[in-house]
Amino acid sequence: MATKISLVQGDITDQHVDAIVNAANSSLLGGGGVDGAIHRRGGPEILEACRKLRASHYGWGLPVGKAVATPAGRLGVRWVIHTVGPLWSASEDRSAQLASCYSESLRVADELGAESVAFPAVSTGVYGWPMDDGARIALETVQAADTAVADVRFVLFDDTAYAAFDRLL
Ligand code: AR6
Repeated sequence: MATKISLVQGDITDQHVDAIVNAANSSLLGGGGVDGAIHRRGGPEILEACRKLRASHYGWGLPVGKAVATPAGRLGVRWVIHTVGPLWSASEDRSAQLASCYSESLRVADELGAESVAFPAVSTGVYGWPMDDGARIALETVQAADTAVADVRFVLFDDTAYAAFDRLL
């Protein structure tokens, strides 16, 4: 099935979709940016589920490029899919890890039966990935993905991020 890809400027916690993707860190225990917004607005149920996942499956944390789902607490969506982007590095090419965040999140979405998924621009905030390159990897990976998700929405926080995605789509 063809996946419809769209762009929205705004806050990912405002989206009405089946699943939103969190730009988390390996601890799964919260942070700033998207992660902070999701936990703040979603409430303690998400953190509780993350703690359980750490205890049951990810004692050393969720590896970079992987994705895992929890309930969404008060967010008004069905699931949060947490993925861990790579830190930007000028000396090492970590593009495959960033691409993996998108493909693994879609794989988890397929397992859940999610039909609509909202992504932030993973790694382009605290983790320092240049926006244009982050947008290219995001769009190329989703366009190439073999997924049953019908609606993929990129939720871009500011004008620069929206423009970077818009130029490429
Ligand atoms: N909705 C949509 N996009 C947002 C929002 C929001 N509410 N808030 C920020 N952005 P970041 P990362 C944009 O830093 O780079 C956390 O502390 C932001 O402008 O959220 O993957 C985690 O715990 C940027 O373009 O994620 C990790 O430690 C993009 O979302 C670390 O940050 C991603 O920025 C992960 O860093």
